Amino acid sequence: MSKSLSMLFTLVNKSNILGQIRYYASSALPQLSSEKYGIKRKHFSPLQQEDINYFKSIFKEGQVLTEESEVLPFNIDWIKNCRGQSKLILKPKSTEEVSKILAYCNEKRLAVCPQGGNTGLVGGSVPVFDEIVVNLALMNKINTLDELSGALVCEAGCILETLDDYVRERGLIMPIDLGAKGSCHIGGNVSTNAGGLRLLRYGNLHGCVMGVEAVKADGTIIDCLRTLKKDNTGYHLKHLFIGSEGTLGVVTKVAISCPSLPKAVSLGFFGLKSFENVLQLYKSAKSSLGEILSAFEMADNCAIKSTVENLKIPNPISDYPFYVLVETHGSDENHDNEKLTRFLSKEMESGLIIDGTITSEPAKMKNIWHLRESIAGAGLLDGYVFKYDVSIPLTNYYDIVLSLRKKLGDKVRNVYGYGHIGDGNIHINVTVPQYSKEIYSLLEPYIFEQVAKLNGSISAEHGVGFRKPQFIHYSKDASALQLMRELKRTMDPNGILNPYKVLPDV
Ligand code: FAD
Ligand code: 2HG
Ligand code: ZN
Repeated sequence: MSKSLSMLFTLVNKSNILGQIRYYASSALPQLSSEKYGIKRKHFSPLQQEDINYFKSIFKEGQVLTEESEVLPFNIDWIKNCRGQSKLILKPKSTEEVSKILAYCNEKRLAVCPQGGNTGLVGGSVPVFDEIVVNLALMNKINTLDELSGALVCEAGCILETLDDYVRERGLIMPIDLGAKGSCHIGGNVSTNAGGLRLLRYGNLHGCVMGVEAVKADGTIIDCLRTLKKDNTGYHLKHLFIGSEGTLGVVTKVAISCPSLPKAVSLGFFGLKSFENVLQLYKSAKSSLGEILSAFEMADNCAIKSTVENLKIPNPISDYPFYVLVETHGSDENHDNEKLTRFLSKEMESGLIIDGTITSEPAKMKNIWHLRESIAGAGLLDGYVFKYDVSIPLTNYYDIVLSLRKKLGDKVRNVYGYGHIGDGNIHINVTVPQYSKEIYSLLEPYIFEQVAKLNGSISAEHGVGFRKPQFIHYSKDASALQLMRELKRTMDPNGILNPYKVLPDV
């Protein structure tokens, strides 16, 4: 292992699954994104010593990183697909500091890559060339929590799990949950409009985020940090920042509405024999469980088997072609358990569920969720993973996995299909021993063409980032893309914010 890479590994938290995977996964530095994907540098100014001197003069120690070994982890994405060449990492501690950075960079035409927890899966969180990384990790204060309305106001660099722990102690939960919760930032979640495991129940961030404070490319602070449920005073500007992946501004504070902590939580994990049965079970779960249904996730045999084998995580039931995880959040344990048990008995009798377990014990539920959440990292241990995150209408949801298996045959190790059935969102992970251009060209644009034919979206929840701008036209009409360009020009006329991301070159 190269010295720089071993330093990268010592920097990550090895106590959670994200850390473990980073620790085990790779033994070589990923290729530079610019070379791998043949990207030409745009005409931004190159970083000069005087720029570094300026930032050192306004910031304290620890806020300006320039050593090669220090900047490396900020240049590599979580799946080790992308590697940038930034020589400067800035870690602001306040909105005013973010504003100073952007005003300077805009004036000097220096490109910037905003970064949260760097768990993004489409290469948006790392630079492509020498963009200055503005990492929000030091902006991690919780400002206020209104326990009555559930409105939480915090800085963008707060880690999602830290926020969830904080609000749980006060009888609330975060409306969003995902496998990367131990590392991702709320600002990153907002900037990607992250979906996650309970979107089915609590809705997406366009609904839950009440307000946002953000800094525009020229350093102007935009204050839309309201905590009102209703506020129809003109354009809803917060939505511009939700899901814009750091291309329209840097999110510095978030106001978010937290639902009540459910008094009763139960979890079922079931084995099924066909995908058709998964769909029928989903229909039945919606009608039998109604308002208490909080998650309906599915994974195929290959996804669960690889996770069990690669990460040594136990599967609580035997080997089945498909698995479904059903969670309920309610307010009456007896009522909810009764409903779930009735649902299980009915569907075991009907033959939809072949085997299953249901539990309300926190430790057992945690283990089942751990198995589901770990699928995302399991494939990294096969060598290299091509990841796709698409929306497909439910009747054709799984077809793409079957067609890829047929197309790729034994050229690849595994094709896993899993995801958020309730949201029509499937994740397809294709694993290979190492990155291969041949496989890449078999996968792209094929997958996106298939998705477009089925009226799906080429990005369900992970965003467009660096990896998908050239395919965005499969899901966005030319007129909509034109309006996106106009908005970008208005908010960032010099194009310094996260270049090479989201919008394709004309
Ligand atoms: P980063 O990865 O650092 O950045 C992501 C993008 O947002 C980049 O374009 C970056 O420039 C921009 N950005 C970050 N912070 C800011 C800011 N403050 N202001 C402006 N722009 C900013 N995603 C889902 O949607 N659902 C899931 O279920 C899910 N599960 C995951 C599980 C695992 C194990 C992993 C590794 C990832 C998963 N993801 C999931 C993807 C990822 O975690 C989310 O996209 C997350 O919201 C990214 O947050 P982050 O803080 O890590 O942002
Ligand atoms: C999940 O649902 C995440 O586990 C990650 O969105 C999906 O890594 C992936 O492909
Ligand atoms: Zn997901």
